[in-house]
Amino acid sequence: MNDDEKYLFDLTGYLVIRDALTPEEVARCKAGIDHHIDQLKEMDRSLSGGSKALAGTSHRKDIGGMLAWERPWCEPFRELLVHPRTKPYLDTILGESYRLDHGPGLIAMEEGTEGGTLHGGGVERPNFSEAYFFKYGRIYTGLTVIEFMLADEGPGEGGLAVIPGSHKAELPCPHSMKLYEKYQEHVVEVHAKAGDAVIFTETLTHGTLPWKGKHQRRALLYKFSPGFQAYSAGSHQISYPDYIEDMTPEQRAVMEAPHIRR
Ligand SMILES: O=C(O)CCC(=O)C(=O)O
Repeated sequence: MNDDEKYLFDLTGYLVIRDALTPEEVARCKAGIDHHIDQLKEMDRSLSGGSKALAGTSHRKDIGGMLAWERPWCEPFRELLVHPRTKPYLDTILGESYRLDHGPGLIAMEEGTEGGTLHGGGVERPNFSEAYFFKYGRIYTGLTVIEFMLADEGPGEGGLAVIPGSHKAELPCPHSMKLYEKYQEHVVEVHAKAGDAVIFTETLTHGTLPWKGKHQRRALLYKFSPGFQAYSAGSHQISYPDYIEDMTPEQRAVMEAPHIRR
């Protein structure tokens, strides 16, 4: 993560890492999803919060559990835990020995699928697990998202949207803005190609614009935390899942419960 990228991430709360994945890596992820396509389910509830600007004709579809899929289907998803193109960013803003907090999960949207209200923001969730601050010459973030794009998200198509700089906001986001009904000029529709990765702090106010693309939207979300910290109960909630035993030492380290690493 170079100095320009650190400046831009600190300024805006997000960064697009271009060509983070090769076309082959994208294809392997898509093949795994296609192989498990019967598990891709439309949500049974709306995420649009009653907003007219976010309304659509269907709900988004989700699928998860990729890390536990049988080989070879789990492999490309496990590789993204410690990927050479994204790990340096996580090491820099979360500290080395970051951990997977929850996910991965795929968001799929067809043309006409509704959007989701803007959420996040330090004031709305004043909880240290989602903190963002700069101290001792470095960025500190809590829960941090890497969204790997498996399909293009072009201008006017909708999908991921953010309010740049909102991770530092000291006042709550107006309700009408969260519904995307007012102040749309301050909401940025993020444009990315398949293979790009968008990294953002969960403290950044973000959401989903209705999908207008002709093709199916496919965005794969991983949520990471500093190694000593947790937002969700994570995969260790009940017992240590068997599939973790089968991972490489580097992958297993990312799956560990929160603790101070020495
Ligand atoms: O649609 C997106 O990319 C953002 C999704 C999101 O904000 C969420 O799942 O919490």
